[in-house]
Amino acid sequence: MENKSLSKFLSLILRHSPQTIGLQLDANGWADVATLITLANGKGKRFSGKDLEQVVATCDKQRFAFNDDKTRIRANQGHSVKVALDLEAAAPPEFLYHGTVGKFLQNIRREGLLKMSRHHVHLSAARETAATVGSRRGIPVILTVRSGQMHRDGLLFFRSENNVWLTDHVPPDYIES
Ligand code: HQG
Repeated sequence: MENKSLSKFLSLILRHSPQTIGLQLDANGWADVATLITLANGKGKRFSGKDLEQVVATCDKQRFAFNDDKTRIRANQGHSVKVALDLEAAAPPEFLYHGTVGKFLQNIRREGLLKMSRHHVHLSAARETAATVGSRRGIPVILTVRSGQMHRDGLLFFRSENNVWLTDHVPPDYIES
């Protein structure tokens, strides 16, 4: 498999539906590397341990990580299956950004940013990153979140290994107009 299609396949399997190849993730989202390769190859998805290492090392967004001895692999964030990533709470910068599209704005203004099918609301430290995220769905609209104030008010933030800021819910009052 090419790097890009392997990365897409890993996103599907490690975040959303490990069961499509009969794989089980542990409670923290880790998959056994040898089992993953055997099960995937059995379904016609051909790649090796070396290919996995290359995707982990070169993936632009560092979507995946190995454990220390490289026997296990997991997605750094973005899951819809239930996993505990053991993220440490961290103090966010004063402002974070969220890229979305116009058709969602009315709801977002009313109920805030919701995590939808993911574990968390995803926020970026850079406006450009938020613009890229929003443009997946159309013309991007970038919302500025008063994350520093949220944090001072006791709401928790986490930073994933690939530097995505995560929180449970952004109430509408913390979204700048
Ligand atoms: C929107 C990709 C209506 C929200 C990206 C977004 C990112 C609401 C969509 C990562 C809403 C959820 C995450 C509300 C939020 N009413 N719509 N109250 N609250 N929304 O994909 O942030 O390629 O789950 O604005 O690059 O777009 O997967 O979240 O449009 O980093 O690694 O509901 O996914 O990374 O969409 O993207 P998503 P997201 P990967």
